[in-house]
Amino acid sequence: MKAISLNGKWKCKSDVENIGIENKWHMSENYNLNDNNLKDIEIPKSYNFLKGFENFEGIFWHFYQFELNEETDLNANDYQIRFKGANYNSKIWLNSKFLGEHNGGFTPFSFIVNNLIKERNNFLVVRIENTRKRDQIPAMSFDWFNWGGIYRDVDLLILHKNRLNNVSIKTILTTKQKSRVEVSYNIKGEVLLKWQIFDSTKTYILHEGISLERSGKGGFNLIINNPKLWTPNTPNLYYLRIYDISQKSKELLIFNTHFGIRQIEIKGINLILNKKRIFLKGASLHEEYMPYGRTIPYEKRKEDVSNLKSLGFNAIRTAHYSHDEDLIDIADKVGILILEEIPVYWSCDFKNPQTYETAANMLTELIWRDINHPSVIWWSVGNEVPLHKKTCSKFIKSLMNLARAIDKTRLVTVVSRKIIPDLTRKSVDIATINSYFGWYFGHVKMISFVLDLIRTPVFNKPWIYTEFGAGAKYGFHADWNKQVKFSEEKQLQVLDYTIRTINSKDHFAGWFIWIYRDFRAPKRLNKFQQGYNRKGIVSGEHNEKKLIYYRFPKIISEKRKTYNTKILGILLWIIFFPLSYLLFTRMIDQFLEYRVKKEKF
Ligand code: GCB
Repeated sequence: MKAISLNGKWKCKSDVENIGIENKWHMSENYNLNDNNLKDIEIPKSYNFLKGFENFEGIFWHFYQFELNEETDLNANDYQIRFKGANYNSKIWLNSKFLGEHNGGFTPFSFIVNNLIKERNNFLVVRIENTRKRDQIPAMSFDWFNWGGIYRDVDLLILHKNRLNNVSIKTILTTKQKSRVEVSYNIKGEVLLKWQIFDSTKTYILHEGISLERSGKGGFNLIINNPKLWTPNTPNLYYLRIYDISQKSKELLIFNTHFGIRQIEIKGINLILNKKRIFLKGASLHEEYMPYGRTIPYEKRKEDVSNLKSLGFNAIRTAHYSHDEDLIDIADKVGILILEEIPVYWSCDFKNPQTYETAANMLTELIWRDINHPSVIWWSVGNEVPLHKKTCSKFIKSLMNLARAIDKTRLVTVVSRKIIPDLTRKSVDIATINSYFGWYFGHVKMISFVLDLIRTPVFNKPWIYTEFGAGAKYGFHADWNKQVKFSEEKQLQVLDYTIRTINSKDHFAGWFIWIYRDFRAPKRLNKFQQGYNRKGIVSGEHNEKKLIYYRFPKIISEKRKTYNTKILGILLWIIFFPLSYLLFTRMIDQFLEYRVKKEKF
């Protein structure tokens, strides 16, 4: 495979009245470089960086002229244009012909362009719309900035006609000293395959072989003795290369990737990595780093991961959608676990089959993108959706089944805000809870009891506290004892107390602070927020470290002495559950929801 970058100097213009399709802006004869509305844009970049469009949500057209500068060989190659991510609906034309469209801002998509690509004067047109719609994922309301446009790389891929799709490398630890490696793939065309596995030096061949299948589905298995396991502390990598040797004269490298030998499992209330209990100490992260927006340089992403590691964190939750694959690549190499999710968030049109199809497609695209990354340990199919409702829980359970059908080697779950009525908790591999005690409601000291209470109906699996936190405006200080909202002191108190409490609960297998960095949240407009969600431990504008940042290495594994109120929790559950599951608990939940809504923005 060869990749020719289509990043660089593009032109673009807005289409506020939605007249572009009618006026055939995709036709090369209608493209006029003297058009005053055309603007320069350096792709990948969101159009929200253009002057006058800082808060724009709507339609933007992008135009790119390029030369292939080499002869096309349609007998040997397929030509494919690939977008790594563009938000939200993309419609694409090449040389005035429609290629297709894609929904969703955070996963890659591509089109074969064999019959359209020319050696010279190619004209690529992309119409992108990020208007909010009820049937989209996410839908109308979400707590982040709706960056629009082409903010990830665009490439022209020249692929061998005979190649592999959906390559998956599973590693199973039969014992601590032995790993079975199962490789499977779909063959496109006809091949004769030779494969090689290299150790971390990339030069020493550990195993090699020839695969018998020449078309259709194929694969091979092998045993690696005394494997160097992948863990966040020892991110050991192996390399797989697969060649097509069917043409005697040359070997074609048709697949090349790194992978890690590691196994993630649940055993009772424990989360197990490579047969040892692991406790997740994590931070959520939005894909935003000013002044880059979502187009974050590799080195900056690496800096974030290294900072988190140096504070003692061992996991990142890529809230609330998949980030660029660069982050996952860094996580594999530097050593940090990744929890991935799709943006099925708050209120979506759960009854609509079209919405389900979009979500299912996103999940499939994400899993196949990241299936061979050792750092990724879970697929979450949504966040804070109304899991007490049947239509929603059905939607979520179907997505979880889909994830399991593609990948049986990772944990599958949904992130829940429901303290009590959640119709999916029995179906998740690992139970989750988001709750902001000490911030949106209640007192931080209620956490211990609530954590014991929620355990009663879900006592046989581990829990992760997936979100908690408090806002703080960098530089705003107040009296420790007064617990002043948005002060760095209050944030420190909430996080410190919560972390030490969760650390003391056996049924918890980890926690994730909300959030590493402040991020743009346009509806948050009070004098401390000023368009940002301020729950970061570093600021959004300049990465300034807040008080809590310095506290981290100390509290990250510290336990607070808590009373075990498990028995009280069980008793309360027995008394209340039969009487009031339908009425009372739902009322509490509605009330909490109402408060969250009221205080959120
Ligand atoms: C949540 C959401 C997250 C918000 C956060 C907050 O529960 O999952 O997207 O940004 O709360 O800060 O309110």
